[in-house]
Amino acid sequence: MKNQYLIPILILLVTLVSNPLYSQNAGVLQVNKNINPGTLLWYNTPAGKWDEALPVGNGRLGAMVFGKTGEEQIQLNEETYWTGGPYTTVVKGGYKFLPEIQKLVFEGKYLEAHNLFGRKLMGYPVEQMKYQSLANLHLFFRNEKEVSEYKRWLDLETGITGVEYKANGITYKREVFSSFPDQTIVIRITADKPGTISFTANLRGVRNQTHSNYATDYFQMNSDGKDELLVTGKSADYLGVEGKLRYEARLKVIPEGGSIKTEGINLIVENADAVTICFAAATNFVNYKDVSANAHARVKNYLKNLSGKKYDALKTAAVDDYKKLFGRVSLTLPSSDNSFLPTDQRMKKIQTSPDPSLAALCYNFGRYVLISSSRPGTQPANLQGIWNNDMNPSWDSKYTTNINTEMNYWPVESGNLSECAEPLIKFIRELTDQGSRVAREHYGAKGWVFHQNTDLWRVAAPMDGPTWGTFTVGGAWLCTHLWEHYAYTLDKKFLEKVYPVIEGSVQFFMDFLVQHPNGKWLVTNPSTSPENFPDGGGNKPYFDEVTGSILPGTSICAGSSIDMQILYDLFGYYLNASEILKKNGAFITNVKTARSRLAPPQIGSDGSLQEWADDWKSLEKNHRHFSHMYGLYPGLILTEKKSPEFIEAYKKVLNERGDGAAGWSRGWKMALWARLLDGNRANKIFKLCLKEQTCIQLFSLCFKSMQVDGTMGVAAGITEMLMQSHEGYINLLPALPDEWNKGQFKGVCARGAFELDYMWENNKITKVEILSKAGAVCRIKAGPNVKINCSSRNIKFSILSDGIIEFPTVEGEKYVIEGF
Ligand code: FUC
Repeated sequence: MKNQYLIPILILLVTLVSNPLYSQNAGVLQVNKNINPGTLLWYNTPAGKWDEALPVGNGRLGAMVFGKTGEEQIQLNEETYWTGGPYTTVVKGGYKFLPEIQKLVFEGKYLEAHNLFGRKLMGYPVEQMKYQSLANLHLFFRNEKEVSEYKRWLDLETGITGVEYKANGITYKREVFSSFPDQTIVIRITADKPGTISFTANLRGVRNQTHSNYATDYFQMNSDGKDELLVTGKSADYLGVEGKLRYEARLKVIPEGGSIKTEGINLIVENADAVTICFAAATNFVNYKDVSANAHARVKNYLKNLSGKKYDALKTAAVDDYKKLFGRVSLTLPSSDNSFLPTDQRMKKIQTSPDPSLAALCYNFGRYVLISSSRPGTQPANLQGIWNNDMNPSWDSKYTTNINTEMNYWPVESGNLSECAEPLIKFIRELTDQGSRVAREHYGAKGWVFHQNTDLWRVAAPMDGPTWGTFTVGGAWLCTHLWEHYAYTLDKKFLEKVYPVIEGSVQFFMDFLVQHPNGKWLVTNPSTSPENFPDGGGNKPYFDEVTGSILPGTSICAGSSIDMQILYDLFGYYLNASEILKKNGAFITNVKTARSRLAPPQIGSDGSLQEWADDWKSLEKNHRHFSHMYGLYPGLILTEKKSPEFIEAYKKVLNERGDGAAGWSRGWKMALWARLLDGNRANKIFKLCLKEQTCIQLFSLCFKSMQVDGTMGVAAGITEMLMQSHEGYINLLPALPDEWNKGQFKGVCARGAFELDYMWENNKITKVEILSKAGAVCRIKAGPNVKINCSSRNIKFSILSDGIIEFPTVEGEKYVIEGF
């Protein structure tokens, strides 16, 4: 080890050994280095800005902890605090104009079609509500001018973030976590000398600087008794939608020793030995059409349930609950000396020297973010999960479904976090409410449809403008997640419950699909390939009336490749589900026929996969979306095996678009290259993503703004590099980068309800354990010489083609395979 690293590591070792956080986790500490570089983020400087802070969350309450000395700042969110109130964007009677729009598209009069869609089929309001920041807690500590031995961390093993430093010879420590069982964010302040904790606390509301929401109506700050501070307020009116949400954010401060008092909106603690702060918050939101709850009563109740509970009890309950989810999976990849450096330094060093365990840390962080932003009973993770400090966040921190919301959930099933998909599943069902009205009023169709964006209120009509709003397959794409949930769990009861939702989506498209002028295909019309403008069909810049801006062209078309591929999957899943649930009838037969007539994937004259039904190129060379590659990933229809003739066409697209762009685009690229079995390319993209599109706490960036989709995309990409199961069998290490030559993946899930634990050395599998959770037949790429054991019994297997073996399994049994 190089000398310059010895001192920081020694300091860290000494602190970790004396640190209860770590002694509690002694079991997972590494033998020689004492920290697990795959689960600990740490830094030796405080966050300088919001997107360097460390996140905690319980699915509902989120905090970004800056870890500052002198004046600490903790930014707080409650997931249901959005602008507006229940509303709808359905516009009645739009369907009357649909035939004319379709005719114009087929005649190649794209701009005319665009403008008519803009006037008659857009939802109203054209835009949607915004996710809001709730409050900021400021703690002004006394006597902290000279600070040394500073560090802060986020321990993914426990979900606790901490900060520790020395000031005036005293070591101060703070721990922060967001408890799911107790529905509170807890801040614990300790010092190694009694009577030395003194600070003033201030809980501040957040003003929208652009809308001049001057205080009083929007929020009020108060103290209550000698130990509580609170902010109460209402949601902003926005786009003519009245703000119907009321919220309360309240904290209770419990000092041990010393004194406590409030003065106006300040709470003052003097000379305490230790302090626990419990933060509770709520709104009156019940669901997307009901805001009849009482925020104040909810908050009082949360705090009442905490009374009498000691800090240690709160911590144990939160950590135990969190570990039940996080602890199911562990990923170990090789570490180097650099792996034990602060995370921000690792991100730089990995550019020139391997540190594979940083990929394990990113994977684990992805799972951490999912657990912290999506728990049963909460809202699904939005563009920023639940962490937002801005009243006008980028893209309103909504749900964007032409890639982003889906990507948020890519690692959920394989990551053994099936129950964290519950909020998404509920969300899809809720979208069918306005979605079926939009189907009827905007398209004259049965079933339900949902486009490319929604908010807390589950609006479903086209929005933003025809360039984006002509994406009709948002709901269909989401339905593929329902199927995936089944594919990983084989839970027939679940399938039975969601079957009508899937069927409703299919119904819409059975009405909406029209015959292409070539007389052969069925296509969507209007259609679009997300946010990409074709260099074809006479497309040129024009002034768009809906957005009031000059756009490079229109994106309106018929039968974009992504539409066709998503529908091919959706119809296929629907047919599978019908068979499994023993449903039949004429509609099902018609869906089968329609599926065979969907416009097929095509290779263009330049040899790349076509993004549109016509052989058009894209105006933007490095476009960030890979919409027409949906079928390769996350879809299942274009695979190495099923469609080898397309391999070169995919590679051409990926190479032409390059390895850059937004964080989420890079996560997608990683997964795509993994499906093309090129692990080294995926690893190269991963490193570049760390360098250019990742915040230091590993949240992904969408160019300049934090967005969690890329975090999950990277986690999903890493999974695809290490395990794939989309072709009907388990494929271990399909795209292993040379640098990741040794490792272990424990608890990762494969389709067919299998949980795997496998190890490899020198790029070769040494041992696999497979837990069969539903007793399905197991197929795995393993070669003919393996031995399979189950409770000391030798299990016979059949050999299929391509080195794939097959054996029956019994629910709940573990199968050990050796001799790869
Ligand atoms: C999609 C992307 C953008 C951004 C937005 C939230 O529309 O094209 O880059 O991520 O979603």
